[in-house]
Amino acid sequence: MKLLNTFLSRLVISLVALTALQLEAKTLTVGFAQTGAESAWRAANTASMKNEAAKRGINLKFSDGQGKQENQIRAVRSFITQGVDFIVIAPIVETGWEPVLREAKRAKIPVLVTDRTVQVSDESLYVCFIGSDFYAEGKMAAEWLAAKVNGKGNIVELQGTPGSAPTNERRKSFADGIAKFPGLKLIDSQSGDFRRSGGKEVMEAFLKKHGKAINVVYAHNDDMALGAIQAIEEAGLKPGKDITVLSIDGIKEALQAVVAGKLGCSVECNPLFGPKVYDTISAVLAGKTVAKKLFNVDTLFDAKNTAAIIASREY
Ligand code: GYE
Repeated sequence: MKLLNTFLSRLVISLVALTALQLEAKTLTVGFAQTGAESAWRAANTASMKNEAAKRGINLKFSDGQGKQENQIRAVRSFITQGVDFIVIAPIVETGWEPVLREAKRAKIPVLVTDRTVQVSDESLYVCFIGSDFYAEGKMAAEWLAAKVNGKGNIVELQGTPGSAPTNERRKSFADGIAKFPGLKLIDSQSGDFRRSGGKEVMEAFLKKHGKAINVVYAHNDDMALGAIQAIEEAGLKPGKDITVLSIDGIKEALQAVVAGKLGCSVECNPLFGPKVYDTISAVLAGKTVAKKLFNVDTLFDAKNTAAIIASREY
């Protein structure tokens, strides 16, 4: 009997120890609702999130929203049903998130917003935001342009996805920036949806409509700028000479265009969030307090500083 008791108590102890070990080694499951695959920036962002998760042994449930908020909302609901440990959202547009964020809160699943911001009346609906300062980017672009063209020129603008935070902010800050220069005039503005094809099509239409009156193209991202450059060349004009083109993101192909003299500048917007996002998630799960808003430090690339760094560019 004594022997059996000892055996049983040892068994219980081992089982407890095993469960503790299992708990400790429990894989972290993160659900990530990505916007889609609209640009090279986005591809780099997705790769960073996936590669870093794999490196850390995190079980990442990845959902491609294909450019539609309703798909993203559906993905978040499914993450809630699956009981993931953390939800990460790169919100396509700024508004319309409150109901699903409330559902996550009710299910006690923390949400991290990355890349693009959300507009909510209750900031406690998400833990924190990690991304770039879009307002600062547009401002940098405007200041660079004013210096480059001596405060004079007719500008056409290629906007990103309507209703998205980068479109709203890059638009506003650029307008604020050029407002100080009465010679800089925004003569047209349309969305190319952050896509290369969109940038090309809209630029073709702008060239038909305004012809040689266009001096400057301000694109909300590099892909649209590269599309516009193609349209300009196909119209028999020289980007960088006949028309100054500037954009935001700092992808390698855009930096190559800067070195080639076709793109005036690209304001960096670093997409490699993976490490920061998972570090923050671990900190939150360990009960630490994290900053509500974490911004990347981004720089501007133009003819002066691009050639030196292009070889080491990661995206
Ligand atoms: O500039 C663009 C992408 O949200 C910052 O989305 C991001 C933007 C980026 O498709 O290329």
